[in-house]
Amino acid sequence: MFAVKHFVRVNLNSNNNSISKISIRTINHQCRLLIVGGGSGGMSMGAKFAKDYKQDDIIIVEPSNLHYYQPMFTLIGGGIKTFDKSHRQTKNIIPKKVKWIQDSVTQFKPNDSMVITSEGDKISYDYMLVAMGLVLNYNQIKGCEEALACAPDSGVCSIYSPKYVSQVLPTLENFKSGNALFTFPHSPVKCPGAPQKICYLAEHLFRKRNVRDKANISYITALPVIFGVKEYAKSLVKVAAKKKINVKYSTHLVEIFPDKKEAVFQNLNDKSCTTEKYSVLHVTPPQSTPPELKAATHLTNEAGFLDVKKHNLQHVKYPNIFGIGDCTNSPNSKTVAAVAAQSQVVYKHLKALMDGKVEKQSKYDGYASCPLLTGYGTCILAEFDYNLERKETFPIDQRKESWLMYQLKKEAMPPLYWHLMLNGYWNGPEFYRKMLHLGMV
Ligand code: FAD
Ligand code: UQ1
Repeated sequence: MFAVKHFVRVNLNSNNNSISKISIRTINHQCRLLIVGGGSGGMSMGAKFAKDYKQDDIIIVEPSNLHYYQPMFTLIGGGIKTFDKSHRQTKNIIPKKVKWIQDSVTQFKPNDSMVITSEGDKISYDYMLVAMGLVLNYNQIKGCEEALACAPDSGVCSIYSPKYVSQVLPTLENFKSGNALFTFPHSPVKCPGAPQKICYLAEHLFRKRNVRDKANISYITALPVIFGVKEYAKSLVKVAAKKKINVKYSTHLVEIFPDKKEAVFQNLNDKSCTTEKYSVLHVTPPQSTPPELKAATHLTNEAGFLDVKKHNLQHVKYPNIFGIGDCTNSPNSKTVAAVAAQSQVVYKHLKALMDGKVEKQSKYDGYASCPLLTGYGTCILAEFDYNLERKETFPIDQRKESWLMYQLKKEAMPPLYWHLMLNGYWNGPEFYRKMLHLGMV
């Protein structure tokens, strides 16, 4: 790895004859493995590879000072955890021996095995792992950011962003009577279970606060189903019915009028629009891959996702590029649990390639998991693969609501993430599943 600095000083004569100086910084870096994005996927892969390589052989480019454990956002919304437990300083979790460049990649030049950052740095790599996640496009819903900025008074809240999550509980606690609406957008989303988890927690909170009989609760989803896996969907439809939550399908939020506390929804089948009054409106934002990745059309599919082979996450055109996590087009549910299962497979394939070998055994089967909180103290732990078939870890029927699964999500998952996954030691529950089923699965 080397870094060369060029400082170019440009003198400009402007029309009014004043002279200004602009310094353009160019630093050239070179590394064996470049990881773009230091979220769940980038950090855990950095930790795995750091064990095999020298100081600074691996670079992670990540703009944020803070690293979030996003699955905790749902628990914060329900008042089960506090915001301070959801994040750590990036500098404290960057794997030892990995060089952190605090910047964003703005351009990909895969034919030259190089990227350019927003500061103008050039990073050349032998191999690259793209782990840029999804961005939250609240701005695609008119009036939304304005309403979120005025929470809790506006009644509009969202667990999805660290910027807004702390206002969810106060918003739910403010509720006195009227409509409480929970949305699911017309786009891919990370953790597709989260929009309904917060709905179930809110329903339980309203019961605890003795305002449930004054609440008309609706879960309004752009999807034609409550959940993508049939067997869990059956259970969830029953949960929603038991809780008297109206479920509206194929409908998405398009506009909010914060001053009137009204929301406009569009039916995706007949395109008709309806306006609903709300006291509480929980927004799940439309999501997409980051604009810098979308712009790299030679790397992405039409929807802007990194185009990879679904069983090893190697790029379809550039063999020295791999992807992991939410930004790839592998058709799994976008979760940390999926990232964990992918990490082992990607590590084996990429490491073999870097060593001049070929990995033949390891295959990602699309495993993803979603702990569907159905209230305080209950959870349906969904686990499934590319075929949307159940792939459950525990020798119990996980389609049923369970206190134990709730404890797993609340107590076991955060330390597992911070201590095992971010140190490269958690590859998902496959090993435990085999053990608990006595090798029969
Ligand atoms: P991320 O962790 O989002 O990381 C992407 C990183 O890329 C970010 O740090 C970002 O700053 C960086 N980046 C973006 N653009 C650039 C750029 N141009 N240059 C450099 N870096 C860039 N999963 C579960 O398994 N279980 C759950 O219960 C669960 N609940 C969830 C609840 C909520 C409310 C949310 C929001 C998510 C939940 N998830 C859950 C999903 C999980 O958090 C994501 O699937 C996971 O974080 C994906 O990891 P990633 O590395 O792909 O993306
Ligand atoms: C998981 O592996 C994981 O990643 C660390 C999660 O993200 C927080 C999860 O929510 C779940 C449920 C799993 C799967 C783990 C087990 C033990 C079933």
